[in-house]
Amino acid sequence: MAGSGDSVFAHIVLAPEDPILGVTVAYNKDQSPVKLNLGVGAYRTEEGKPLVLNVVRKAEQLLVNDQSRVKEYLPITGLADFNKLSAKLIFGDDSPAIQENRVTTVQSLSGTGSLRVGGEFLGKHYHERTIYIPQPTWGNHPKIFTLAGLSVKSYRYYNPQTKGLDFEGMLEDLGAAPSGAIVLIHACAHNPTGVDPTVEQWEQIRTLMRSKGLLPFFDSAYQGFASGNLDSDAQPIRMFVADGGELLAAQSYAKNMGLYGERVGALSIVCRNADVASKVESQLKLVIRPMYSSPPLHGASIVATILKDRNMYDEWKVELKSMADRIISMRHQLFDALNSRGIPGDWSHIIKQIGMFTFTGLNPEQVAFMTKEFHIYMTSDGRISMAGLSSSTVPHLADAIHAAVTRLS
Ligand code: PGU
Repeated sequence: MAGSGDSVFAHIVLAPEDPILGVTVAYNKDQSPVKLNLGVGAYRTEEGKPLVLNVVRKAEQLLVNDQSRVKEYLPITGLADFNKLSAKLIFGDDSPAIQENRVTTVQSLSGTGSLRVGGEFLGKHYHERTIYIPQPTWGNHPKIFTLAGLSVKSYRYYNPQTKGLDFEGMLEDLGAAPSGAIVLIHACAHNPTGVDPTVEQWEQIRTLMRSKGLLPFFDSAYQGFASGNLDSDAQPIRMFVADGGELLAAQSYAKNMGLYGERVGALSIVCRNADVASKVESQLKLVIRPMYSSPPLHGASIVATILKDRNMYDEWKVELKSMADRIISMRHQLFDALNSRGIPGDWSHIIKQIGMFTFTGLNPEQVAFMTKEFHIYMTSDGRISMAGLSSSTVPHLADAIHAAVTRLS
């Protein structure tokens, strides 16, 4: 009889909310008219609204109007056009690796799904099961790779004193990693710190990693969001491809095309030669098939429609640049607002850091205070999504930081 007796699940304990997505859950429950969500990395307009790019609307219209389109299953590896165009986007139009057919690309469920498929593949087929991730990193990284069967270790990345890169620490830790270990690298716009190596530093990192046979696994969730330019943001990856070595790259279209909920991304594996690449692809299919069989059609069709049409591609680049520029302008506005309030401390990291986030240096106690007193929501590590700010909300945030820093330092 329903309702009587103990549940077979009675022993299950309530799990905590996700540290990032849980911030939105708490925000949604808040009734205050001044509430502000700077938790999740999702772009908002000056009016604080989610943005669907014009070029995406256009592509969707074309797809809807095309009566020849059907809803058949995609192949296990996804939409072929999408895969080819995604590889070109990240490795460059003239990439020798693509021309030599030694890149295999599979469509996956956004950045997260690409990382998971890549992780599972490495867990099954790669000889060294240790992956080094930066400290700190996106909170989902250790969970994804642990579940993929890899052993997760970290390398130093961020120096809280300088609020910049701990380059020495990074080289030391990578230098001490076992030969062949996998290294997770944020391709650009490091999350949560907003701190990226310079091109010269990337070159040193590359030389060290290649000399030790460390396998790079790039996570590219923000191509175009750091500088506003798709090619500049892909430069570190292209440096590693140019030396002829092997690597993995996970791509997401969540941020740069605003396709968050469509879950569209790709995993590419650059191999030594075409023969290896085709064998790798055959094994990727065996990873994907029991996991979700084949990827969804709609998001990949939007991306392919945009990437293969010169005009739409150009329109996308303009819209992408304007998102990146708005984020940069928010950095300057926040920096100026903090300075004009005479808040103690050096806040120049706000304009030095790049990408979607600022790693403010605020501690968990200060964050909790800002949420309670000012209804400002952010992750407890002090990360704020600059894309969630607008000119009208900067003063409120600056007041909150002022109060938190002066009352709780
Ligand atoms: N990799 C990094 C470095 C990310 O920051 C994110 C998203 C992903 C991968 C995964 O993105 P997909 O949506 O799967 O393509 N991080 C955002 C979004 C919220 C989340 O945690 O998923 C963030 O706020 O950190």
